[in-house]
Amino acid sequence: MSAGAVAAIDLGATSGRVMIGHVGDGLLQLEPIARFANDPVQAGDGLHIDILRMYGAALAGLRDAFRAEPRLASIGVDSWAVDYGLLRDGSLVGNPFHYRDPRSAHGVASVHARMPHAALYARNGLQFLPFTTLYQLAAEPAARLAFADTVLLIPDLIGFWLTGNARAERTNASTTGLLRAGAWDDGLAELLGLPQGILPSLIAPGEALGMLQPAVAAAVCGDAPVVAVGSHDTASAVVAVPMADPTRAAYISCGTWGLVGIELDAPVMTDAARTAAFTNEGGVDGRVRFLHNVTGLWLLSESVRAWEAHDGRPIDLPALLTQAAAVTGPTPLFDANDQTLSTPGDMPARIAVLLQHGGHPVPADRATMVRTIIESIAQAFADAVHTVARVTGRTLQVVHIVGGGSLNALLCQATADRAQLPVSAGPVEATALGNVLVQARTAGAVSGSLEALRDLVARTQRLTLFRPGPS
Ligand code: LFR
Repeated sequence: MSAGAVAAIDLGATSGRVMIGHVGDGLLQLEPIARFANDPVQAGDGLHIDILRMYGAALAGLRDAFRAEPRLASIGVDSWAVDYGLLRDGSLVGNPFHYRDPRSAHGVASVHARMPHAALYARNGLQFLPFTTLYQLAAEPAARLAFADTVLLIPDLIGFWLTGNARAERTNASTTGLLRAGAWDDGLAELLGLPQGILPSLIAPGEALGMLQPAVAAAVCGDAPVVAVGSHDTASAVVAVPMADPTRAAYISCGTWGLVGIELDAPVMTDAARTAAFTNEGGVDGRVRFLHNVTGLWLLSESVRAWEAHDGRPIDLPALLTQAAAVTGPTPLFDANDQTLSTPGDMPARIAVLLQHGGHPVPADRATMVRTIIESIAQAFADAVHTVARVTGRTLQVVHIVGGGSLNALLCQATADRAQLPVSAGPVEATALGNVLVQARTAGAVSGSLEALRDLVARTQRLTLFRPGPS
């Protein structure tokens, strides 16, 4: 089997990247090509994604990728979940919203008036999150929705612009709330008043979406097929979790969010799973990502943003984390999952309110506040790990932390201590690795099950072990 090179477009909450993945026997390497900001824009009617700016930057990155590697075998796109563009006759109907825009609250009320969450859970198996696509769609003005003929989630929208083909990739489609047992839930779509035919046909990771449109190929000075990957970033990240035995391992895909869960062969849609707020999202190769969304490093990044705005200059986060690690004495905790923390704004002030409500002192300095944030996230992680073990009856022996959070030693150690389980940290680029691995398998550069792909990750990527200390 010969080594191959593929390109990953990976759009994250704070930045997007284009990377080349070199994959083969014993080879798994990422070559960063381009990095660009993902800055949501507050404009008139709400908080929006700057989708055209990101698409333009992704195209420029692809051009650089073809310059570095003219024989790319394929291109794959992933991003965060739930957000979408509405189209009519191939053109966007308005600029896509950002899921942190509060408008979806109206959608929640209107959907639950027609079907309460427990009934929805029995169909789609999703944890209640107010920004799930179906609530966002229900918050759309009726006329705009009626005018649209297609809805495309963000990676599908990028794929459509690249190839001209409008499809819905399965893992990300599972985050819309409109998928039932692997097919679009037409009954629910009708109940919610979605125009008929607005949901595109599904495509599975590994299937070809199509070749670049001629104008795109000319713009990027290269040509290659676009291949569907786990286009939900978390689905791609889970592909690259180096679990030796998925029946005994939990994972935390930790970036802006901390997605804490396990991999299953079939969904668990019991009352216990629903009340524990566990979700059944679609994984690559038909696996199920049984997980809970914990508000992750968003709490830290949003605090840093507030402090930088206050000071009028950048904060040295690594230095602040070192100071936070040196803080001694008991740390007050707050509920990292509290809904009041999910929207943009003054995070330290909102955390202070939660601490005061809990009868705790408010940290007097930033280092102590950072320590409180990290320990509170770690506690929420540990709680979710114990809950998933309880709900599924599994005995877990290790927790894998992948993504940006795997570089945060304070968080990894605190999670190990609070969960009383060893934490294996890494790879940091799990999402991009999962993206390239699925493409490489389609291209024939690697073969086998997810286990074989994970074994390649374990053999090639840097992993750090954190042993649990006193809790
Ligand atoms: C992580 C993620 C989560 C999803 C949230 C919103 O980047 O994709 O899985 O719940 O973002 O889309």
